[in-house]
Amino acid sequence: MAVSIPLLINQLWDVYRRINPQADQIVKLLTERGEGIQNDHIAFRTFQDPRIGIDRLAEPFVEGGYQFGGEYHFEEKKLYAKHFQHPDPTLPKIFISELLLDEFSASFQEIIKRMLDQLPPDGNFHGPLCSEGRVWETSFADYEQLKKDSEYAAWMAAHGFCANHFTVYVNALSTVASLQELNDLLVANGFALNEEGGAIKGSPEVFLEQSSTVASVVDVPFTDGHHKVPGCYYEFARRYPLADGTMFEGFVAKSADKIFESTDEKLQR
Ligand code: OOG
Ligand code: NI
Repeated sequence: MAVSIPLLINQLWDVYRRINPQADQIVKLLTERGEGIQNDHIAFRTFQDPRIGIDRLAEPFVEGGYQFGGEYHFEEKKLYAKHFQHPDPTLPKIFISELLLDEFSASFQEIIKRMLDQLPPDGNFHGPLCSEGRVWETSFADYEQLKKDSEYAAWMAAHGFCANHFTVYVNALSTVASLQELNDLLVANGFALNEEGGAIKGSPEVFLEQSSTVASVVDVPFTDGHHKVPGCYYEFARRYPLADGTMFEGFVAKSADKIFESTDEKLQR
């Protein structure tokens, strides 16, 4: 039987808000101004592997009526992504990316294999999103090693399948007139934004403007001790209508490339 999408989204939100205290703080900031919050999209990360790849993560959403909406390539980061959307426009889009393991060195792939070898056998595995985030043990030494080649791989090693970010749909807000105004409000309230390539990624010309917070640092248990590493972030998206009057529902790879960096160590202060 297909899972209830609103229920699944609520469960994902509960895990996400526990990892990312910014989420509750920003919701509080906006709701105190009288805003109701609509999610534009939710994003997940994974490794390209038949057991846990994009299509496997998308299964519960596709069973719940989501459809493929677009694909994106990130050559430098060695990532591939797809987005899915639901005929009910109030349901958030789902953005899932995967790391192209084949493009990395044998020693890098060996570290990932040690994690994936811990996945439960097929018959016992009900899918990545049924588990709360990480389903493997890993060492901080391996985390640091992965980070040299891919911040994304290190993030996946530490956090696994929790929602990487939720995204506020700025068009649905009534007390801020622009993404800039929302950014100003967030900064005035002490939130650090990802300034890579400018705080606002995209423009009305590409029909999408996005900004995001710098990921909150979380304490993660590794096999060789606890360490504080970047966790999840919050994103804000404003969409613009296409020439035919319908809203742009896709993503912009050039902007997304910089949004990924919201979890990079270099942004931590
Ligand atoms: C995804 C980054 C891209 C967007 O909206 O363009 C993205 C990630 O950090 O996993 O979310
Ligand atoms: Ni996003």
